[in-house]
Amino acid sequence: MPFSIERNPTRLRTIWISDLHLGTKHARADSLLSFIKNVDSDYLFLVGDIFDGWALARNWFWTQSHNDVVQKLLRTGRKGTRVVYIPGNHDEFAREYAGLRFGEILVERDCIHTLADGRRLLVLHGDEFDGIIRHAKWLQSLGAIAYGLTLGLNHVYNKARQAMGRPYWSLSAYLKQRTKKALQYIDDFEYLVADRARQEGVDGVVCGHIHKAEMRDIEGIQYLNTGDWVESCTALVEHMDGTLEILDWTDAGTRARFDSNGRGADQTDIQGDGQPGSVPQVILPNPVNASPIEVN
Ligand SMILES: [Mn+2]
Repeated sequence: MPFSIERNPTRLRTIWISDLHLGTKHARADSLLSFIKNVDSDYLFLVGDIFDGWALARNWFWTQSHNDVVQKLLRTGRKGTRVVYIPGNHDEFAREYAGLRFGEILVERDCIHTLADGRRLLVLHGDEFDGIIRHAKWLQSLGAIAYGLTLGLNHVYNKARQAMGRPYWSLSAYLKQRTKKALQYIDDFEYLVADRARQEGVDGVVCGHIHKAEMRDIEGIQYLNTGDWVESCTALVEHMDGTLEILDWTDAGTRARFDSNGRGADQTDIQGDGQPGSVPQVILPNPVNASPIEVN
């Protein structure tokens, strides 16, 4: 839906972001910083794969901008935004802290968020469905493709094959054949996630994991995927009236909408102290819960 000028563009009720993959060189940390400095919300959900523990275990990639993102997220919590961190499979080390609070950040396996209009959304990362999807391993191929690992690979590979006297082999044809399976995976994933929400008796579900932002109805369940900050720069947001929207921060028009300070959305002050609006006082729930907790 088109943006309404009546809305305060910088103040959102809720922000969901996931799949930042901090700790890898693929993380779009600068764009992310620009985003979190220019938006403000009552609730912030970090929906998994915020850190990439797998990558950090292999080779350490951590820059000042990665640091800045973490500092800014911690500060967001201190300034009164209710921050909930739901670890994913890449940062599953944090799952053992579910139910605990670090500073002002609550860690949970999943939770339920109630929108301003009363609809209830289950929030989870989504990797728990990989085990029951046949083509789950092709997700990694999808990631590999997107990360540009196949750039030039076909050429190099076929040079090598040529040198060994082997015939030409088309990588693109191979990938095209596999893409059908990748699309089937996404379809299966979305259906299973929606089904989980149905079992939970809620109106919709917010997840991440497959790096594909989406907002659609699946047999009466609102399926919402935040996307990622690796291949794209997307966030799911809730406006003050409960309206949901996917923001694409690579879009100049989107950035301009949230640039309340007239400084250009990419040039806000590094300390992030210039944010408008007062901060609501929030009371965190008792974190000890077996089933998804209600965060509001
Ligand atoms: Mn994941």
